Amino acid sequence: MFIDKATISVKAGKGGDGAVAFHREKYVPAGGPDGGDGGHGGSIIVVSDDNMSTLMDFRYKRKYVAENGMNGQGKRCSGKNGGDTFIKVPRGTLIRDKETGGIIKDMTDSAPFVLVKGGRGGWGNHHFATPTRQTPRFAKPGTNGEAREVVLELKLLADVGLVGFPNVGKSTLLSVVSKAHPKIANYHFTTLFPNLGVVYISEGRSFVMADIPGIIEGASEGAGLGHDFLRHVDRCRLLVHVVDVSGSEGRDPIEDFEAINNELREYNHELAERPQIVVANKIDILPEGSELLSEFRDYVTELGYDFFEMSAATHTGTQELIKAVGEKLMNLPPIKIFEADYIEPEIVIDTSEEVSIEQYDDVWVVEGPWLEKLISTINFTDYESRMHFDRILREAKIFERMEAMGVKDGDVISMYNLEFSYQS
Ligand SMILES: Nc1nc2c(ncn2[C@@H]2O[C@H](COP(=O)(O)OP(=O)(O)OP(=O)(O)O)[C@@H](O)[C@H]2O)c(=O)[nH]1
Ligand SMILES: [Mg+2]
Repeated sequence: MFIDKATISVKAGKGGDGAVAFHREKYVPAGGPDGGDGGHGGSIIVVSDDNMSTLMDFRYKRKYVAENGMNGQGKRCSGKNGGDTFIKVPRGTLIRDKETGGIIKDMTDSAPFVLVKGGRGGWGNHHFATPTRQTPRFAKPGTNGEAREVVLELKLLADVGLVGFPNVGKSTLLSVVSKAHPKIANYHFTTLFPNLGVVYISEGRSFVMADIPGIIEGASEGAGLGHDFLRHVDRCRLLVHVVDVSGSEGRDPIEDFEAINNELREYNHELAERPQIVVANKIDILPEGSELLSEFRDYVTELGYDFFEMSAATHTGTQELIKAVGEKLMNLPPIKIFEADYIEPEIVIDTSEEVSIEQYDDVWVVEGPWLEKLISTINFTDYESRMHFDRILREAKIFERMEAMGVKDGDVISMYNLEFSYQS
């Protein structure tokens, strides 16, 4: 089964919590703090795999989670980091944000891509000991791992894409010029999924050709197999547009040619502008006296397209076509790689959400989900940003609450990875 689109949800692991523990030993009356750190949560990492050619695996498994980090323990034992989860996808898979459709990553190279990052492990209490604070009774919780829903969309990587009506001989051409064995038969929609073939031109020179299911008029509205398969020629550097000029199905080559170009335009304007070589096929069964070929040739060359005649069945003209394709490719830009265009949504901070304030001697541990988000957006080396941060804390009445609880100048405020001293 060929599957080229799938929606999955991914969730990275939570960081483990830091531990609160104190050293205990015979004859040592008051041991120091020795609570270890929590381990980091595992991430979800995507890698491209050349042995995969469809997204079928994702039909049966849609949820991916990475391991949580373990909590820290006494004796300064750090919790174990959560293991990463690797997701393999066929090369050429686009990862999009489900909500916005924005492109997060085009998996065309071999570098692993971190899709969601695991949470950080919290620090154990031994980090918080100072000469004046010898028994910190607090530690930090681990932070949550990132989570998101994404759409995987396979766009095959091919230099040349074959387009045309059903039954015109696209698969036959691929089978003649490459070692691929696509299904060939005398009826419409023989090809139900894309086929790739490597075409050798001469020593060390070759290109990849993609054969996709035939397109018909109205494909963009869902007629025939629709036009979704065009995504597999979307990256192609060159299109080879195959037209049956024999009139064997009673159709007009010029109308067919225009109908396909229309459908390309409907799919994506840019695809219709892609360099195209037009090939008149089935010249071996051209009825005597037929004007279809010469009329079509005049029409197409007038429009400025490169034009070839062939019979894929008898291999007439196929080598000339391949040679011309090879030459044309030398002057065309490389296979299209999609740039990421996904924009992280602005972080919304709702200061009405709860914030916990806990006092441990002269240390105040202040925590709440929105605070964590806020801290991640602040650049603490920048005065303006610091003022902004301070203003939000005041507006949220954090300091007011602490004053009511008896905070003194010089006390330490500890918020996630941030520590600063209180000044009224
Ligand atoms: N006489 C003749 N028949 C051909 C030629 N090329 C292909 N055919 C025949 O046309 C029919 C359709 O060929 P395919 O290669 O399956 O056509 P296709 O364009 O891949 O069709 P779809 O997969 O349905 O889109 C088959 O019976 C082929 O044998 C040719 O040059 N001459
Ligand atoms: Mg076919």
